[in-house]
Order: sequence, then structure tokens, then C-alpha cells
Amino acid sequence: MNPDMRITLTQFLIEERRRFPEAGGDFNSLLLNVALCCKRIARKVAAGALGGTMGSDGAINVQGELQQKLDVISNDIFVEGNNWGGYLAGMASEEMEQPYQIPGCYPRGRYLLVFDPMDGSSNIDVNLSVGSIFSVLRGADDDRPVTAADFLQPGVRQVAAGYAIYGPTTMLVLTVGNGVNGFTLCPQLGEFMLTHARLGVPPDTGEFAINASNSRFWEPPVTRYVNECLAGRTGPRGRDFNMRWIASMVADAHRILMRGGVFLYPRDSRNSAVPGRLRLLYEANPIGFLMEQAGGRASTGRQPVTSVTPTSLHQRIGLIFGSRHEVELIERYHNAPPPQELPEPLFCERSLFRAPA
Ligand code: FDP
Ligand code: ZN
Repeated sequence: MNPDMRITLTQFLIEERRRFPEAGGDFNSLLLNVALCCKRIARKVAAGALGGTMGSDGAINVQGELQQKLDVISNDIFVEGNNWGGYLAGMASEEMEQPYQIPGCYPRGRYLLVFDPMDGSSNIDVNLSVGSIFSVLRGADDDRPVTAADFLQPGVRQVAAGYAIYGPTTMLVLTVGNGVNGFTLCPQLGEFMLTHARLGVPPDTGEFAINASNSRFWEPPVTRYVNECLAGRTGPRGRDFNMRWIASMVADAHRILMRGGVFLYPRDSRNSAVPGRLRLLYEANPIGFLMEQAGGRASTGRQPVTSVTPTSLHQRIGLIFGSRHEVELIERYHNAPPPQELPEPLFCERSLFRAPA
């Protein structure tokens, strides 16, 4: 194909919509406005220190984390880029404690937009990849103000999800429930162009991603899995593994969508008040939907993450995603009986015969 005539995101969405003749234009307006927000954020990120947006103003967000200036700027871009369109009933964000109500001066619609406007924000000041993550749900069919309960839907109810990655190039990766497609921002045209059609996560991999500094807090199935990877060719897996950790989930997810791999930010015992680090509604679910749509898998370790019914807006959860066979193996380790319930001494972690996976 002539590279100048690649399909734009707009054309892609119009063609997708033709498959649903009854669909109104709201859904596409929503996605195109989200894409516009991502372009605006990409410009801020790209300006770096020249844009005066580095560092923090010292504010602490609802998560108890130090807010970076770009966290706040990106959140405002998402809110102001979508509150006027008439397609939303409300929004929820990592950076806002309560759901956002559509101002009375604008019409209301039926969708809910949930987002993490700036993921991996510890990477901003060191000029490494960051991203925005979003998820679209259906709202209630009435005109009352939205409540947190409206957003507490399992990930299987998402109607669209995606992320933008602000890296060497800016890309938008999107699913509307019909596979996963990647669009690269053309700086000349200012348009997202379809460059990565029908992304698929290879089922097998030799690459894992985990923050090993938390290893003393891991649960036994995770320790077992990582130890077996580290043992390499001479260990039970019989082959060498490679490791990556970017500390920006979007960037780790993007690498996995491009070439496979497995990502773990598992439930751990570091802080008994929070069973994991990543947030279910606007981090785990959208990435989970993308992985499933690309033939990968996303799990808490015990169940598909998109099957979990959320209990609060900012709920955290253990998350493992990526190449299907690896995630399934980790799930089997979680679901295997704990070693003390196994007959000793033949079947235990360190004995001659390993417990069956
Ligand atoms: P961040 O808080 O910087 O937005 O969203 C959580 C997250 O980043 C993920 O993107 C990332 O994978 C993880 O936290 C990094 O956590 P560690 O600092 O523990 O490595
Ligand atoms: Zn995040």
C-alpha cells in the first residue's frame, strides 16, 4: 500500500461502524475525541523540559501518590476534551476521587469513560515512555447523576478499551471488541494511521517482566514461577528466559503486544490494605480486554481479571498478563494445592519429584 494512503483512525472507525447499521455516531465521536486528547498529551510530553511540565507541584492524589504536573494536565485534557460531546453520562479517573458529572450546560449520553491519563508517570522526568489508558462502559439509561456504583462493572462489559503510548513514536492501540489494531501518529498530518492491523500476542514467550525488588512480598506461586524462569536451561523449564521492566505498564503491555512476553504485578503482602498495585477499572481491565482480544490472557492469578466484579472505583488488584501459555501456567501454580497439603517427601517444592503444575 502507498504509505501516504494508509487508513486513518477516522476511516477505520467509520468502516467498523458499517458493521452495525443501527449504531449512532456517539461511539465514534467518543473514540475520536479520546484520540484527540492523546494527541494533545503527546505534544505536552514531547515538549519535555521545554514545556515547563516536568516535575511535581507537590499535590498528593486520591491514591496517596505524589502527582506529577503532567498527571494533572493530562487529566484536565481528558475531562475537557470529552465533557461537551453529548455521548457521556460520566467519567472516572485515577486522578479524581469521585466520578465526574457532566456539567448541566452539556447534553448527556449513555457511555461511561474511565481512564488513567498518565500511566508510568515516574518515567516522565527521565524521558522514558509513558501512556494514557482508557476504557468505555455503558451507563444507565436515565438522567440521574452518575455514582461510583455505575462504574463497578466487570471488564467483560467493556465496549472499547485502549491506550496511547508516548514513546519514540506516539501510538494508539485500540479494541472495540473485534481484535486489536495499532495506529501510529503521523506528525505531518496529525492523524493516527493504521500501521499495526490485527495485533496478536504469541502464545509462547521467553521473556517476563516483574519488579523483583518486591520478591520478599510475593506469594509462593509467583516465587515458584520466577525462580523457574531464572533457573533457565538447567531448570524445570529447560530454556533460558530474558527479563524486562519499564515501570510503565503501558510500555510493558505494548512490548508484549508487539512480541509476546508476560507481565506480573501480582498480589503481594507489602501492604495488607491493598492487594496489588494496579487499579482494576482503568489499568487492569482495559489492558485485560486488549490482551484477550489479541489472543493473550490477563488474570489475577486465580481468575480472568475481566471477570472480577469491582467493589470500589479505585480498587487495586494483582495482575498477570501476556502470552497465553505462560499466564495459564502461572494460574495453574496459583490453583495448585499449597505444598504443605502435598504428601511428603516425594512431592514438594525442592524434592526429586515436583508437585504437578
Ligand atoms: P505509575 O504509578 O508510575 O503510574 O500505574 C502504576 C504504575 O506506574 C505502572 O504503570 C507500573 O508498571 C508500576 O506502577 C510501576 O511500579 P513500581 O514503581 O513498583 O515498579
Ligand atoms: Zn497507571
